[in-house]
Amino acid sequence: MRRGSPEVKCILNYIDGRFVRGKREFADVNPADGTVIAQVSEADQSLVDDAVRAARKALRGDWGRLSVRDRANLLRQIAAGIEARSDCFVAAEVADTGKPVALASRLDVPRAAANFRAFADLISTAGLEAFQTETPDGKNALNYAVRKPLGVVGIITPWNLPLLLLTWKVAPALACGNTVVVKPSEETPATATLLAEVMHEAGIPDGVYNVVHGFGADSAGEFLTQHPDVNAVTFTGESQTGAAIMKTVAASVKPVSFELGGKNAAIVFADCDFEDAVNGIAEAVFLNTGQVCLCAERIYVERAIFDGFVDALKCKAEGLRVGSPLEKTTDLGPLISVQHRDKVLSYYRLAREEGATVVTGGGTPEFGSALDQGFYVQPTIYTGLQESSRCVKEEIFGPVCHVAPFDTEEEAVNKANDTKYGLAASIWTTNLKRGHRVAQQMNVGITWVNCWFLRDLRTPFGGVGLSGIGREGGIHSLNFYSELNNICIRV
Ligand code: NAD
Ligand code: 6OH
Repeated sequence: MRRGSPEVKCILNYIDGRFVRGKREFADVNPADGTVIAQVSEADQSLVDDAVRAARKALRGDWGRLSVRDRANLLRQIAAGIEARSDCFVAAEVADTGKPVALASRLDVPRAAANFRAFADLISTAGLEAFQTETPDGKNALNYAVRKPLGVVGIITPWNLPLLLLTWKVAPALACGNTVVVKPSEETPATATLLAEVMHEAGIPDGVYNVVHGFGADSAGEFLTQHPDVNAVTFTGESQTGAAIMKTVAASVKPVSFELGGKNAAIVFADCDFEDAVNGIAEAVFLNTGQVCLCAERIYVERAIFDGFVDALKCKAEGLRVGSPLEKTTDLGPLISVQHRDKVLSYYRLAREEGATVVTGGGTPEFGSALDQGFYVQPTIYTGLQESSRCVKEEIFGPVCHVAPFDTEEEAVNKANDTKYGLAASIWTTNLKRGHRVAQQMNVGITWVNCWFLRDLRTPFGGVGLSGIGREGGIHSLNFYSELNNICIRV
């Protein structure tokens, strides 16, 4: 790790409307060249306590008395505030993650604003069920439910789409009238902190949005999840971390929503639109350097087009521009950290040991510049692995896939479903009936047909098995982030 500029700034915690320094600091590293871009102030137990106390207090203040219409208007102000500072958010996200500036400008930052607008609209229009009930004495009762906030929500997020995934949870939590304490990934603390400034400018009362920085176990993450005054925990990250958090929250029986890892499959039938499928799969494998939970790492291709498909995908992979995230034409930036690169490279080695044929990649690129200090790997394609091999079973979370042939639809479905994960799948075919039939057999939370990562924020989003618990998105988010009180009136 190299030091960057001598005036490295410090990213602070945000508690009760004030930026607060903790006792210890850790480094925020730019993955593109290994420089330290900031020091981050770590929240200890007492700062996490302060944040939760501030969030609890804010529930009893002006925020708790706001009408739904006023809350929705504030969310729209936040969206506008993000857009007004779009360049700052893009710059911060690019420096923290190493993702290409074009991607952050097209995906991460606009989606953050869209998240707030979507939940402002939804909370303004969402209804709840009502039932007219016949009573035993032949009269009537009316049942209806009202929505109340859960209280203080703890939000823990990963580093791959930091602002997008944070706002995906903060927006519905605030829409439902909760207050939040967020713990962004230690790798990507900047945009959650910048969002605090937007919250303040938008007029969000102090204590409604709090940010604590730090790590997981024995640090801010664990302090937050085990806090007795946190009413619910929503988490996106690795399945193993989800399991650890579940143990921690079990003691106080908090509701949890978990969006976890995946080992997603794509099935490409011979009747697909070939060019469309190659482009779609290349995006599904390599977007964000393969660091999207929805990325496809297992590609099953019908035998009749297998060889041609592998050649075409190889051509796409070799045409990707791997380089500086700041170049507008860069397709692929680095991985998030040196540790994550070690993990991905260990799978590149393992694939060879397990008998893979390396179609392309399998190593690290050389630039002959400062980028050689960055955490880059080559886009990589394997064939020839056994379905039982670790590289086909375990989430790698890099720009890599294994492509295998299949002969029948049933075989493709069985192979795609043969995983402990179950987040997303994509199916590529021009046969509409087959598209529906196969999609409905996928044991996942999200299936795309002839597309990938095409999002409508009203739809249920989540996974089965090791990929998570619960669904967020649209009304599903509102239902997680609120308590329903059913009222039965004898009339
Ligand atoms: P991670 O689980 O290592 O960390 C995520 C967050 O949890 C971080 O903020 C971390 O500090 C915190 N944390 C770690 N241990 C903790 C503990 N014991 N208690 C409380 N907090 C703790 O995940 P990551 O490496 O940052 O992200 C990559 C993973 O996230 C991949 O597995 C990916 O598939 C998954 N992911 C899933 C989705 C989804 O929607 N399903 C979306 C994005 C990423
Ligand atoms: C995982 O890396 C991507 C998750 C995407 C979303 O949660 C979303 O709402 O698009």
